[in-house]
Amino acid sequence: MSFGVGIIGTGGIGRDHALRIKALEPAAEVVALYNRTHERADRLASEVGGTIKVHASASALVNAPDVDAIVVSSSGDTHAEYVIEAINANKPVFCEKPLAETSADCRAIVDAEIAAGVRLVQVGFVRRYDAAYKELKETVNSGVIGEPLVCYSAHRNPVTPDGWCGEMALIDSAPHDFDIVRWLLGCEFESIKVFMGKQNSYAGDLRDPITMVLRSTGGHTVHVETSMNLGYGYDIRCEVVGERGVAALADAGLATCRAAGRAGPAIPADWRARFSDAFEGQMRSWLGAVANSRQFAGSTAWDGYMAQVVSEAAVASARSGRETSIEASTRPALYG
Ligand code: ISE
Repeated sequence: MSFGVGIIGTGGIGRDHALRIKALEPAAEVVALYNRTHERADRLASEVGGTIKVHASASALVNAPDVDAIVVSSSGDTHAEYVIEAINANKPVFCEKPLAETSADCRAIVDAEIAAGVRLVQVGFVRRYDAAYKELKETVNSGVIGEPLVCYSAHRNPVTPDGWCGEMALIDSAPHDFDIVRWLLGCEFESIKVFMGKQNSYAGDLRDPITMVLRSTGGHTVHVETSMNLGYGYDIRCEVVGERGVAALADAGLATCRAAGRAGPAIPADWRARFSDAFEGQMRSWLGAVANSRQFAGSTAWDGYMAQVVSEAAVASARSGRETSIEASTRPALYG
């Protein structure tokens, strides 16, 4: 069955999604675009080719009869409105992270899905599609390291993205770690304490690095570090310490010193390079689910909501300097 995809938000990652859909899935066609700055959508329409309508509003795109499924990759503050409109139109929607910028908006999305009685939302936490993370999860689940006790998740970026300041790494970077550790250990978090110690002098107004210690409902201790200005590349680390061993993302052949300007084994330049296979697998899986079963894999709206709840607790802890409890929420039946 062939179907039409509409994309809301055509900058950066929205453009990536459009080009990927074109390359990946002959049955799926990008038929509609919307962007706040229309010229940007026009430019992407020409780049993708074919017959694409550039809509005057997101609402017009969502409700267009030839749009069967929607990608939301606009700015985070617009996600809730567009995702809820897609749910109300009974159309599958792939939403980039964050699901929304506040937990209240995420909860409104979850409630809309519950009211619809069907799961239509997938959230773009791409790491769940990364081969190394999948292998790590299989290793942990196999029991070979015994019961998992402690997890270290390091999220190291080469340079602060434009316009970042304050505790933005807790809102834009760390949610990837929160989501992947929940998935990896099959746990929720019950508290978080954020530490902002010696500041990286390259970081300007951004708090960098930030480290966090979380306690999970399963009793695990989870350490998360966001570093934003290390210069040498995009370096993602994860290690799980069990009762009888350690499992980690492979780092075959990496030098012990990784630093700006030093030649060494290849470290991806940025998140696009590090997770390009995962982005492809994620889109392939979503398009396949749209075309066939509507059984969406990857992160659900509930996962998007939980990541946001943890982020907000992280910001509260950063500001108070205290360990902050994370509100226990009961997973609604829709998210099994
Ligand atoms: C960026 O917004 C992302 O989503 C990347 O995946 C993340 O690793 C990076 O830190 C963020 O800047």
